[in-house]
Amino acid sequence: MKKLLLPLLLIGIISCENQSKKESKETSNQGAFPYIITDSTKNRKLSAAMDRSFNHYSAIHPRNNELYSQFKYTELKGFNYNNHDGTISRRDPSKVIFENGKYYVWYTKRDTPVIPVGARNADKSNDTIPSTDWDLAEIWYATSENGFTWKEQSVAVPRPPKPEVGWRSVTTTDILKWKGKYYLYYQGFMEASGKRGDYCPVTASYADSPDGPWTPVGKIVIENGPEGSWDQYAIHDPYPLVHDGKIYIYYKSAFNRPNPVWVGGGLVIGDDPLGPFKKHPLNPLTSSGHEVSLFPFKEGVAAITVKDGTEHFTIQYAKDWVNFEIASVCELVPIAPGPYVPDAFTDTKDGRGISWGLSHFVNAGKYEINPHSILTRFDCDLSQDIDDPVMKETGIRHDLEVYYKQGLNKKQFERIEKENEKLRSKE
Ligand code: AAL
Repeated sequence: MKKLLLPLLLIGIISCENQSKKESKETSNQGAFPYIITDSTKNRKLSAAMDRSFNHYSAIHPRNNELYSQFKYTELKGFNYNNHDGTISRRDPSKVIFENGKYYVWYTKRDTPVIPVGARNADKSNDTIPSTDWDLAEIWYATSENGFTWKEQSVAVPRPPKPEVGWRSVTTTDILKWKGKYYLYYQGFMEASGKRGDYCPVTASYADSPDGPWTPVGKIVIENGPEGSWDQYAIHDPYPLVHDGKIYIYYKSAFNRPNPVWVGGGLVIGDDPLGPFKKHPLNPLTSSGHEVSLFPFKEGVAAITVKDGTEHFTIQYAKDWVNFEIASVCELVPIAPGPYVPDAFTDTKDGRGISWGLSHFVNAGKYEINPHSILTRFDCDLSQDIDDPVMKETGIRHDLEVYYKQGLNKKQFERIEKENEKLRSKE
């Protein structure tokens, strides 16, 4: 055996050397990279980064990348937040749909007599004191004629009585239209969030009209995974779309605790809106992104991948609705986006993309003083039908305050001073 290994190793080394000689010959023959890029530039031997530009992204410049966009924000009109004293919170908007001549959105609303005590103090929560911003919440809805001014209508899904699924809080909903009926999927908490983590399964309600009345199905429709699996504790942010004649519900879970927590996105597929749903065998399908937001794009599906994870602040694309690749890297990406997705339920083979939606800011107040979230509007150009060069700019200049707000803390200043001292003492 040993006798064989040496010649094999030599052959390996020689072939590697030959390969790199060949490569350096190829690269020296092709001359310097051209100033003007033409169709044949991509045929050169390319560095890894240039190879990605030419062969991975849909265009070499973000200007022509339909899945690249800036995001522009506008304050919404029509929502009352009790003078922003922290007792009313609105967050986690659903995708927006257009029905009966107006836009509809559903969202988590907390209207509690006092502010939340915070996840860390969840033990101090009770029937009227919320733990987190989304504890003791209900699902409400609002309508709008222009997407800027909204009229809050009423509660869509109240908390059911104990011990029904969601008795503690019903939150983070999204909408499906299927065969003329409407389905809201949402997180159904059976304990105050923060007690052990953010544990909950997903349940649903259905209605004949987007205005309700909504009938709760009174059971879990997307089960947590079996013990030891990545989604054993939480199924969050259920997000339904229609594809291939079936219901696709994407969701997220958090795993790997007590190590640094990893957030991933999964998918369940079903024929009936009330289940059973089958988890995709390749779950988790995404490795990053806190909330879940997708839209059909061309033959595939695109995902807005927001905070958390190595690939945060990217738009990703899965031609087969399963295997996601990075399509662009963005900035100021909307948090918990609920886009207006006109073709969410049409089973399209040519998704047109999105140009606006609602998202939230969770820091509309201050911790322990008036913590609450607000809904906002974002606009973008992730659409095949719009061509807005302003949305395709890169290198937006943020106000100086945005940067200085991210200042060093005391401990960091001390560390830096120690490093300086160490250097000075060596002289
Ligand atoms: C959100 C969502 C889910 C989580 C919490 C409320 O942004 O990811 O809904 O449970 O945070």
